[in-house]
Amino acid sequence: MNDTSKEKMSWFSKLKNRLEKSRVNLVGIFTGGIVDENFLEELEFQLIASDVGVEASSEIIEKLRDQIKLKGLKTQAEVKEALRDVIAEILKPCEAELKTESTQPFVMMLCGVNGAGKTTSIGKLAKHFVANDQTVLLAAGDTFRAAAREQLAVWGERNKIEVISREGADPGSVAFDAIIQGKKAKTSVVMIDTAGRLPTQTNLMAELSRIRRVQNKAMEGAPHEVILVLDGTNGQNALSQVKQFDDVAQLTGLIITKLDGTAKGGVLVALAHSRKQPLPIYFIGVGEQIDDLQRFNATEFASALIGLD
Ligand SMILES: Nc1nc2c(ncn2[C@@H]2O[C@H](COP(=O)(O)OP(=O)(O)OP(=O)(O)O)[C@@H](O)[C@H]2O)c(=O)[nH]1
Ligand SMILES: [Mg+2]
Repeated sequence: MNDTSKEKMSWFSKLKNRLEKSRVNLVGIFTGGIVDENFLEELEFQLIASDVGVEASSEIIEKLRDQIKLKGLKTQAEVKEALRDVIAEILKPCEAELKTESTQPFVMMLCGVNGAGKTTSIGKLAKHFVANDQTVLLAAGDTFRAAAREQLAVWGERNKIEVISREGADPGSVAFDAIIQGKKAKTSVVMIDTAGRLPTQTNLMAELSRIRRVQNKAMEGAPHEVILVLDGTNGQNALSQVKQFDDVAQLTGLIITKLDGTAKGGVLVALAHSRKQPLPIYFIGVGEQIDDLQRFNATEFASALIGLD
């Protein structure tokens, strides 16, 4: 998240290396042969196989066809660059900076299914904010699991920041107290962790809605961001998760984790394509370490996805 070009390169190559699954599919078909109908069909197939989704893949191929005609592209190398541009154009509306300076405290709630990477992302984000001279307070909204509270406490210690945590308490009241304390202490950012829940767990989804609402009672306008954390290895399932979490919690943005290992990465294209006004993807997770969270950049991601520098 540091802007020096050296660091940028190192995370870019990290992402590129780690998006191996898609690259095997998408890179493998650029063998240097001719660009014909068979090639485009195979490319469409590989896009779908990389979690891009049927509709987005079809649109990408159509746009690519237009580019091939318009610019008289002949070689696979030329087509590959055009493909990068077409994918980047779809991803571009998701590129956005998470700005926390508009109000104090800036309140963020993170939600998602079990094990998506919420708590880890909060720890990584905390480091990012602290590095930018912001003060941070964490709220352990996952109040019932001792391990969950402890996990957040560890991230708090690592970042030397306070964590509000109360065993077995109502998660809404923990969020409420954290915001009140954040107001008193003039904290820059309050991050509220929540317990993992599946969209099929109606009660837990309703609880999320309540946790969101109670924050507005502690501070008008809070939460300022409601971020869904999505596991990148879950593929197309991400699309329905967005819809279902949005219905109860009115999402404002996304973090996609685990874009290393077995994630195919194409799901970001599917997400960007799925709504007229796609949700911002603020960050992507590319590993388990504290520095493995990076700003999302459409062109760089498109390049990494198809193996271009
Ligand atoms: N490889 C990889 N692992 C990650 C990433 N983000 C999180 N993880 C791992 O995913 C696992 C679950 O992460 P958590 O942060 O505990 O997930 P959670 O959403 O808080 O889980 P619950 O609170 O149980 O719902 C941990 O082992 C993390 O280290 C990532 O970007 N890449
Ligand atoms: Mg957690």
